[in-house]
Amino acid sequence: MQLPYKLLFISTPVSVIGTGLGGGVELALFNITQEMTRRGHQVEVVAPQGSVMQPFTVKEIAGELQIPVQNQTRNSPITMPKNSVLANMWEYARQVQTQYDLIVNFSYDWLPLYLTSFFNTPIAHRISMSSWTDAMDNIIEQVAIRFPDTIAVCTQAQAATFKFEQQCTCLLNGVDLSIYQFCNQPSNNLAWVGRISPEKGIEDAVAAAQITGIPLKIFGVKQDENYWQKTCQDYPDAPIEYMGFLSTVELQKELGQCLALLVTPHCVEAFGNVAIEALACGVPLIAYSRGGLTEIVQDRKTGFLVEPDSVQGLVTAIQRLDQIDRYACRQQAEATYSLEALGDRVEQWLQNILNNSTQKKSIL
Ligand code: HBI
Repeated sequence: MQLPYKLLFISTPVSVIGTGLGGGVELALFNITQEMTRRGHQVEVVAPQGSVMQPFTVKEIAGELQIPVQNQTRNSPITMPKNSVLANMWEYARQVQTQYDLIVNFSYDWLPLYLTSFFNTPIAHRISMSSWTDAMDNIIEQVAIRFPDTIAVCTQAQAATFKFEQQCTCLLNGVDLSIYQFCNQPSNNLAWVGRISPEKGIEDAVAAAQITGIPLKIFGVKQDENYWQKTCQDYPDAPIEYMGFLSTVELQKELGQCLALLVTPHCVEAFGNVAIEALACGVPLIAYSRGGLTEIVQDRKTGFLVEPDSVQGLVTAIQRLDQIDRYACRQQAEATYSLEALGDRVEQWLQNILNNSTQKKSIL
């Protein structure tokens, strides 16, 4: 297959791009679009109506959003709303598929996996979450076996939650380092960044702020207002400040001035975009030793891995922050999480899939 590629990227059906509710997927979609475009590939992005991803234009598709899988349990069946935006985006993909070399699915949903064998254009799947329901595990496994190399994950830790771990390509993630400024003179603040939702565990960071007395700045969308209110009530004396959901440019300015980023999820996170954003600013990480974070944090070099769900562990790590060289944090981001490094991994992944499908065609 000759470069450049014609690529069709289909976003997650759980959110409108630009709202922040798309979390890691929004950032990955933007970064991969930017880097693939810079390399001369042609990219079209398809996303739910209202999506904005400047400077790129988005093909907006109407319809009802999908229920996020984290609201479901292991045995939940697959459900679709009427006039599903997921179904509508894939109907659009079906219609235009002949204009593209490859389609990339950025959602964690059953339908695009199921549709893989019905399309003539190969589909690559970027799986953004760990194992969550049996129905999803099952369909991803079928695709992994039948279409080698098409399943990519963020980290080995994420892959290890699936039976088909060995069939996964690991992409990690990346950030545009030119927007994140290294800051070596932090003020006396800790940071927490993320969607405010129970699985993200913000209450543990707030508890650590209350114990240490070091102010905690909180950045992100309040996805679960009741959970946020309860956290504030449970820790009335915690020195916390809610900063809102900021643009990347504003976030990095504030984040860079913090002593450390606390990353305290109760679930196995596939990656940890906020962690690499912090590293890019030279901000050390204090993270639960769980999921993708175990592969991002270099313990005692660019931060500390803490026993999961241990507030005392967070407090101890905060007291040891002077052992971390902020420049080592920025250097880790430059070595592994630049857009160029991400682009090399993504390009290799797509190339493997295209080679496989060209071989398949020549056998037929
Ligand atoms: N749930 N059903 C579904 N589909 C997704 O694409 C999805 C999700 N939950 C969370 C999720 N994606 C995350 O990766 C967020 O970054 C949006």
